This record gives sequence, C-alpha cells and structure tokens, in this order.
Amino acid sequence: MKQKVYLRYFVFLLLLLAFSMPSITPSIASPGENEKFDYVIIVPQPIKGTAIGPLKTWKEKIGFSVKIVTLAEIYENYPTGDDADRIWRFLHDRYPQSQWGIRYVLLVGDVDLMPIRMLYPDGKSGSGGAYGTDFYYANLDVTDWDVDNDGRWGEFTQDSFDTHAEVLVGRLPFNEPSVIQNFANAVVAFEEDITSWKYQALLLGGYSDITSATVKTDSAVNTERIDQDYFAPYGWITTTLFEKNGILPSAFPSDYALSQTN
Ligand SMILES: [Ca+2]
Ligand SMILES: [Ca+2]
Ligand SMILES: [Ca+2]
Repeated sequence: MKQKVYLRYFVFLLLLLAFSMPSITPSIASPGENEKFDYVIIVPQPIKGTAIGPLKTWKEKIGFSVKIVTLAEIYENYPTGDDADRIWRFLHDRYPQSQWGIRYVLLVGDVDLMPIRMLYPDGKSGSGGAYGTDFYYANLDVTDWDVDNDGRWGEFTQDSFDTHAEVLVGRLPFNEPSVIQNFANAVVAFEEDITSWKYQALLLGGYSDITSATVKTDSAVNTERIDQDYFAPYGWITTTLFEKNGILPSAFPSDYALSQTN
C-alpha cells in the first residue's frame, strides 16, 4: 500500500517537472523566453546549414547571435500561403525587438530552391511588369503586400506598403554545398583580413544634370565630402578621378583626370 502511495507521488512529481520545464528546443513559432537572434540564415536543406557553418561560427565570434533555420521548419509552422509568403510571415513575426530582434537575413540558395517574390509595382493587369526581388523579405512592417488580394504583390497604386527596410537581406544564390562552403570560407577570410589594402578607396566624380556646357552638376562635390567626412579622418588612402577636360572642368584637384578610357 505504502509503495503505491510512493509510486503515485513519484508520477505526480514527474508530471509537475514536465510541465514546469521550458521546452528544450523551442519551435520557431513559439520562441523561448529571452531568445534573441540578430542574424538569421535560412537554408533549403540542413546540409546547406552545415556548409554555411564557418560563416555562422565567424559571425558569432564577432558578436552576432546567429540562428540557422531550414525551409522545412518554416513551412511546418506556416502551413498556408505560397512559399515566399510563408517565409515572409516567419520573418515578420520574429524580427521585432520584443521577439528575436532580427537585423540581418541571409538566404542561402538560388531561386529554384529558395523562393523569391515577384512584385508588380506598375499596377497594370496581365503578366507583364513582374520584378523578382528579395526586398520583399526586408520590408516587414507591412500589413499586407497584396491588399487588393489579386495575387499581384507590391502594386504601388493598389496595394499598401512603405519602402523602408526593417532588416537587411542578402542572398547567396548557390545550391551546391561545396560552393556554399567555399563562399563561407571566403567571406570569413575577407572579414578577418584587416590589413592596410582594405583602407584604400577609388573616388570617381563626373558631371551629371548636364543642361549645357556650363550648367551642370559636378559629382566631385559629393566625392570630396565623402573623403573629408568618412575616409580622411580614419586614415584611408584615396585616389580621386574628376573631370578635367572640356569646358568648365572640375574645380576640385584630383590625382587623375576622369576620361572615357579610364
Ligand atoms: Ca495586389
Ligand atoms: Ca491589383
Ligand atoms: Ca517597412
């Protein structure tokens, strides 16, 4: 009898423990408390997550909190909508600071494996005017990219959306795991290298808004400003090419004259 009481007590304790313990692997639909990822990598299959691994390790080393998410995980949690819509809704739900706080998204895979969204900014009917873009995944505070619900996302006049990105999105448009891994290693090698060659810039400034030979805008104004404000204070070595030939050449001195041949 006493044994039975102990057994019941033990089972009760086990149940209590099971319900009180946080989930060990929180799903992407219901993230764990205080779970933050500012860098999300979306891969078509787990093997591509392994291939991009060196980049994840590097990004974590320099302070990012990185999460690799597979399309299968996203689709499991977002079972309806087309594939691009399911990815968009996952990012839309997780990017806020109160959630994962996503700032960067890397899509791994070409468009045959990693969906891209076609947008119809001109708002015309028919199949023309479609533009494939990953900006769709960057603009996340939009209520609905297809307000008039005609299957044509991003019509300027008929759908309602802003053009400000909430996260920065990049795509590695390769499918072969060995190529993805080579790319990851190359990015790491590039970012790790902080030797002097990286602190050199070529600044080109030509004329624009040419109304006549004497009424035109010299882009060297902007280029000089960039040099003074951003490069010179940090010791960068810059080489300048401005327009020095013809009527009213640039008033700014440059290392070389900008011409059709250079
Ligand atoms: Ca529409
Ligand atoms: Ca429409
Ligand atoms: Ca926005």
